[in-house]
Amino acid sequence: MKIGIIGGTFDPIHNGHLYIANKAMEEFSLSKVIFIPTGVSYMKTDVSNAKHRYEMVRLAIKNYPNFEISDLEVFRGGNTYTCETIAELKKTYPEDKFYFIIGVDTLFMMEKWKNFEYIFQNATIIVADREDQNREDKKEKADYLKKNYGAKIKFLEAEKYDVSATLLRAALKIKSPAYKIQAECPDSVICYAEEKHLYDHSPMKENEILALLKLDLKPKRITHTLGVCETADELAKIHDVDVNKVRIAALLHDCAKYFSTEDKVDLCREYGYPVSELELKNPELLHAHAGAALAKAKYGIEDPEIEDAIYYHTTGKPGMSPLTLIIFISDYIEPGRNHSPKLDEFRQIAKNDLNKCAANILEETLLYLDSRPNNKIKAIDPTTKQAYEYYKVFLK
Ligand code: DGI
Ligand code: FE
Ligand code: FE
Repeated sequence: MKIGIIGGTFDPIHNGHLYIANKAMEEFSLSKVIFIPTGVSYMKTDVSNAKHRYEMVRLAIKNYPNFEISDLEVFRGGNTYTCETIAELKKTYPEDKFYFIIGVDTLFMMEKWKNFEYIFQNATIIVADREDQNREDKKEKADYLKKNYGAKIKFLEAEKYDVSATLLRAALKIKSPAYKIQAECPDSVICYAEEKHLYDHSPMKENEILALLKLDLKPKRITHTLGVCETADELAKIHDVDVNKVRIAALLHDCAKYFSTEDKVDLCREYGYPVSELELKNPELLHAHAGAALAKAKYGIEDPEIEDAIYYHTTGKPGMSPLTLIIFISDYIEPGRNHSPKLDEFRQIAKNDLNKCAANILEETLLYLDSRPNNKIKAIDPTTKQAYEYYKVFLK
């Protein structure tokens, strides 16, 4: 028999895994594929309990006659090593051939695995080649492993079927049917995850926030957001501010940027934020307040300091906290910005004196707003003005 083996954290298992297993089975005439959820992973922290991941795989493959599940790794104490798993499987299937299904990334990591030569000697490697992982050097790497260790490596074109477990987890955390998780994950798995509250109580991680943001923001806005994150991170370290909080605030500061005016107003009202006439006439201003609301509503942010930083990132305000100052400043000076000849000077000032930097930014913003056509002059938000009045003493 030719037996496929697919290992993984499966947190959760999704249609991408099932698709790859099926495709490998067809392409290489495998008799069956064994799914092996990892136990304690030494590579990843913070994964769901092995018992639940095992159960989700079991549910997902229930209707596939050629798919099996193995608890070899789940219930093995300590770290999970593939070489040991294969040695175990050889005892059960002494006459059979193994096909170990991996992703492109894993191909580049295998040389660091325990007893990897043993794996190469005892299994053919099937590399599921995903569109988004088009690493130029993969064929070279495969040739190198073949030559040096006698590895048998085959590529499996897995087309564009690309499910992101990160995005799935994030979508499950916000319970958002809008993200078509049904199309990417078997119903039984979604039901199980919801029933056991596997994802809804854990705070969202940076990569999960980013995965969700990419659905709402244009690529240029994502680049800007990452620039703000990088700058804010650097300033937080210099000025001794909580880096994690700063990064979350930076990631989310423009999260509502492309919402319609109506949706922004709704979000503000829902969270009791006042909406002024001036904001209704200049709905662009609303994205900061709506963003603060969305951070709570969708991303589960409960920290009032992060909320404050997002809320005031466009106008600033008198007496900003260091966190709010850093987001306000980073938004203006991140590396992708080039709207003012003074930016390099501001970038230097930010490292030494946040108050002085904010003063300069506010001064320039007011000048810029003032230079807009006449009918827009009135649009200066009173908070921007108050912030300037407060910070202008730092200009000296
Ligand atoms: O969202 P970003 O583009 O990253 O940056 P932002 O949130 O600082 O928004 C920038 C825009 O906000 C910019 O076009 C100037 C405008 N702005 C800042 N303060 C005021 C303002 N617009 C009005 N109408 N009134 C203000 O007081
Ligand atoms: Fe903004
Ligand atoms: Fe911004």
